[in-house]
Amino acid sequence: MKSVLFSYMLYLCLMFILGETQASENEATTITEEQCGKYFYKAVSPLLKDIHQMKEEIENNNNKIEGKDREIKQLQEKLNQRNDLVIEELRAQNEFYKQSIKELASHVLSINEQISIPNSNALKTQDYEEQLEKQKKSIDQQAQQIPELKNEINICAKKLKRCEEKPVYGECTDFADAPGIHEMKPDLEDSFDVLCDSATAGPGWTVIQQRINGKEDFYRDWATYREGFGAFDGDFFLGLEKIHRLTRVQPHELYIHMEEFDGNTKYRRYDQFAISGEEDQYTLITLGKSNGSAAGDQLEYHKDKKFSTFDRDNDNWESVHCASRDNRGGGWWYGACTYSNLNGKYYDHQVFNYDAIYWKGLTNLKTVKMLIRPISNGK
Ligand SMILES: [Ca+2]
Repeated sequence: MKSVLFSYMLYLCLMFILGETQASENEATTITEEQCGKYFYKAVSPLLKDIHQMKEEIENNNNKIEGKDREIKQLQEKLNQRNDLVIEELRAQNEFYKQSIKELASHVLSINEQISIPNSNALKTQDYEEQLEKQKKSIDQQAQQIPELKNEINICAKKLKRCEEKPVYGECTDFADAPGIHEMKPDLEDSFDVLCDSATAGPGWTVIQQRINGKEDFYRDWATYREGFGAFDGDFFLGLEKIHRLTRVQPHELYIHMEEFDGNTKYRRYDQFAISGEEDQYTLITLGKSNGSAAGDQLEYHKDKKFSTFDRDNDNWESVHCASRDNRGGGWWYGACTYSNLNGKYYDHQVFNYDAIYWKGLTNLKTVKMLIRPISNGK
């Protein structure tokens, strides 16, 4: 019975002590002493000490845990700070890399452009080559023309040399004091010789037709009348083309000297005289007023008439060829047919033939001269 009571009391003490573990140290000591009594104190006291030590250890451990928690918290804060720094650094690096990528892209674009420049240069080079080829062809063509141009230059040089060597004049008025044969150049075409006369009607006349000895046949074709024929010391016709060139460049007058077989001399003077070119059949286009000792104005009728020869019928008589041998003969400005024909057949005696050298009102003529002179120099 005594052991049961002891156990029960011990139990109560232990339960009480255990139920008061949350109480303070003083309160546990007081309860133990009051409720368990001294009897149990010695038995329980070691346990209480152990419990108290354990409690202290627990508190120490808690303190250590709290310290560790603080350390952890501090470490966490440091870690967070470090993370922030790392993130910031990574962001900065990211920006740096972005900027670098932009710069690289720009650099790549520049390189691409530089790469494309050679292609552009290649196109330009092709254009230059084509232009060079064209210029080369043009140069070759011009080179082929060089011999021809050289030839023309030589011809011009020869003409220039001739001009430099010998002065050429336009009219016999330049040789009024020195009549005779002179080279004339009334225009830009070739020069030709003329016979200048200062004895028949005054100074400075150019003889365009002369019949003095009958040694030249005046029954000539168109081409011969155009170019002229005969000799200056005998009978001759200067030529339609030369007469045209002389009377084209400046106004001329005409003087006709005539001699009959009886020795009488007559003249007829016209204050204007000119003929057109071959394209107009050397028409007698200008013939001014006349005066003189010869009977009548027998050339007036032939004004505006075209020149005719035996091989070219330009007269006004359709059914008759005035320049033919069986009619008037010789080249003249025939109408239908004539009041005068100074290029008719030469007879060395007086005849009454229509084909003779004819001036209406006179007999056939022994000698004839047709002379022209610039109006400005003759008056
Ligand atoms: Ca006719």
